Amino acid sequence: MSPNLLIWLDGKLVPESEAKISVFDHGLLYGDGVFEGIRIYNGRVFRLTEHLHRLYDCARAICLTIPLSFEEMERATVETVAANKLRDGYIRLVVTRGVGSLGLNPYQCPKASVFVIASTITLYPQERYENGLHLITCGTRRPNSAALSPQVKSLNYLSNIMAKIECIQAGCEEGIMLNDQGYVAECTGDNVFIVKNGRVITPPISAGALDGITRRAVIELLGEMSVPCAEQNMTRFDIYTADECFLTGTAAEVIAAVQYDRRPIGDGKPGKLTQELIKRFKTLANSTGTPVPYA
Ligand code: PXG
Repeated sequence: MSPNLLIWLDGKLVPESEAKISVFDHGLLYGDGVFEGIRIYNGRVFRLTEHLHRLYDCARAICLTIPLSFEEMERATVETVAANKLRDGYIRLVVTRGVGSLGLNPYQCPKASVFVIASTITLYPQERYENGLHLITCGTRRPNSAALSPQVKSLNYLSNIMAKIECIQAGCEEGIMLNDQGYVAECTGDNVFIVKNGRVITPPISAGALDGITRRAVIELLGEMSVPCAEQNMTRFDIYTADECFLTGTAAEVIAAVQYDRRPIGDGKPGKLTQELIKRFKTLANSTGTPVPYA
């Protein structure tokens, strides 16, 4: 992380040493809030409008009023990137319930807090982008949508973190999270796809997958390539017997998975279609997006 970043906090750009949140913020006390992770490629913010729509929808789903209009949020985001002179990087947008009294009641919090961090992120070592990731099946399941919709990108990521701990303890980088019916939902911070007999399959959103922005971009790319892609319930069997497997996410981008529960996927190397998608995604990411108004 580069030092001395400028952070956008509740309407002002402040040095990171001054970017502080109250211990009475319900985002911290209860995980009450929502967030987005967005990439900057080649001086442009990738799919900013889509990310902001998801942020506002998630806020709405938890009855959280974002104290900025969509356009103000858009401006705050690109201004933060410009202020930090980042041409490639990663933006973390956070809306917390704000400061309130102790006790769950969110109506005791008069105003939501908003902050924007523009920095860099490296999720996996370069070697993994070339050779692929190893996955396990996590024992921790994706939360049931009757408890909290898995569509809400909330500040409550503990089940994903518990699943990530399982992966790391097993010597893997990522893992498959199943839903309460035992179908594949997604990974701890990425969506999952398999390739079988020239067809691509990914779990439907209704299986508990996040409606990933990178997932959408890859589905569009497959359409352009005339490769059939179905959103279909998947089991572990489907991954064990797949020809190829890859993951998508803002931080991860598009990356091959070559081993699952210690078994090789396909021939244990990144597949042809996966490699073509990685190439096409790079081209797309580096040639589209909201331009940043650098000084
Ligand atoms: N599933 C989950 C549970 C996620 O949190 C994705 C899928 C991929 O969605 P996008 O829209 O990014 O294609 C995510 C997003 C991190 C990190 O720090 C994780 C995400 C995004 C940014 C950073 O590990 N996950």
